[in-house]
This record gives sequence, C-alpha cells and structure tokens, in this order.
Amino acid sequence: MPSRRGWLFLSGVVVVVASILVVAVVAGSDWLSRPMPLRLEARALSATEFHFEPARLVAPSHTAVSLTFSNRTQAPHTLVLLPPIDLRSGVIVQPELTDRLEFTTPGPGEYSFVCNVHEGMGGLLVIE
Ligand SMILES: [Cu+2]
Repeated sequence: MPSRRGWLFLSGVVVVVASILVVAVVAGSDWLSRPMPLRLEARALSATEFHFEPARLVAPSHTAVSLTFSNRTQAPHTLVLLPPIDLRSGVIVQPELTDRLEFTTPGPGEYSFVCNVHEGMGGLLVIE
C-alpha cells in the first residue's frame, strides 16, 4: 500500500498524463479537420492565351484538400476537375475573383483539370 506521499505523487502523474492526452487529442483533431491548402491560378500569356499556374499540382492521396483557384487574368475562367474526381467551380470565375473547391483526394494517379471556356487550357493534378 503506497504512503500518502506516494498517492499524491501517483495522482499528480495521472493528472499530468491526462492533460497531455487531452492536448494531443484536441490538437490532433484540429489538425485533422483542416484541409490541406492547394493554390491554383489562371494566368494570361497574352490577351487570348491563358494557362493554369502551376500546370501540375501535387497532393497526397486520400487527403482532405482545399483548392483555391484565383483568376489573375482579364478573362473569365472555370476550373473543372474531370472524372473520376468530377468537380467544378460553382460559377465562371470572373477576373480577379477566387473560388474554392474542397474535396478528398482519390488514390494515386494523374487527374486532369481544364477550363471549359478556353480550349487547351488545362493541367494535371498528380496524386502521390
Ligand atoms: Cu479559361
């Protein structure tokens, strides 16, 4: 049977360990609930030629991501992630505006995205 000091010491250890566990769980859940940020921009090569920058986005598989698409041109664009991801910006993204797509990445592979306003404007989402 531990002494009174022994009990005090043991209860102190229990409180410290429990506090560390609570902090770890709260910090962990916060970290898990925040999607990984990804950024994509529409850029102009000329008044009529546009491209995505970067043209190749890389993300880990099976991860919640928040893809921010900013239109840095004077023309409207869309961002369409082709099937099997099959997601699109809610509206045509007007000049200097931003849209955000939140989704969970699929398994490893290369997935195409395009702007369906400008033929040939596209890129690859590489899932590792
Ligand atoms: Cu476009």
